[in-house]
Amino acid sequence: MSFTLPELPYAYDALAPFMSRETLEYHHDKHHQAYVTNGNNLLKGTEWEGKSLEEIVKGSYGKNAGLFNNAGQHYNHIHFWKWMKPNGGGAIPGELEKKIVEDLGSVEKFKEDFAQAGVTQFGSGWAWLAVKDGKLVITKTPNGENPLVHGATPILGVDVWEHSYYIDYRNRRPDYLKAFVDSLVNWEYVAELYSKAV
Ligand code: MN3
Repeated sequence: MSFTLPELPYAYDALAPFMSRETLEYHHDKHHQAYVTNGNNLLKGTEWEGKSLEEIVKGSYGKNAGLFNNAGQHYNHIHFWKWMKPNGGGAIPGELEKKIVEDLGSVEKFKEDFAQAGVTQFGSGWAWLAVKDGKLVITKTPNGENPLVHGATPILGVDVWEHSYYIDYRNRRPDYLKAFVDSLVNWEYVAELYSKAV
């Protein structure tokens, strides 16, 4: 199986003003496409050819840095597009909300801690809400890494590489993270991944 670039699940201007058409054109058409192209080239002739994307990500971690970086970023971005929607944010589906309160204190505390994970990720990377051993955890990872390689299942992630926010927010990463949590998150998709992970 080779990597292919998925279509955005909404129009390029659908997330404005929180994420602009220009950001999505660059981020999806150029950056994600590059991970797909480079990943396919690096996959050729390796033991992971023909494996699923998750198997490639987990298998190449610590063994083939070039392939891992591109496969990890391909996985992360496939979900990242779906972790957002027009008129996002808002109410969290009941089961998931209950679990957030149980494991992370409260919805407000979750939002603060998740944004803080993104703010404090030094340099490029991601902040995550993941399921580990049946519990929700907030984590952060550098570059293309994700919770899959740490024995957890990611159910929400936010890209804090500058290419994700610099056009719209310049250096104001905290403002981007606040907009993501308050106005972009597609909670139905997060809840769907949560129900599969537990
Ligand atoms: Mn990105």
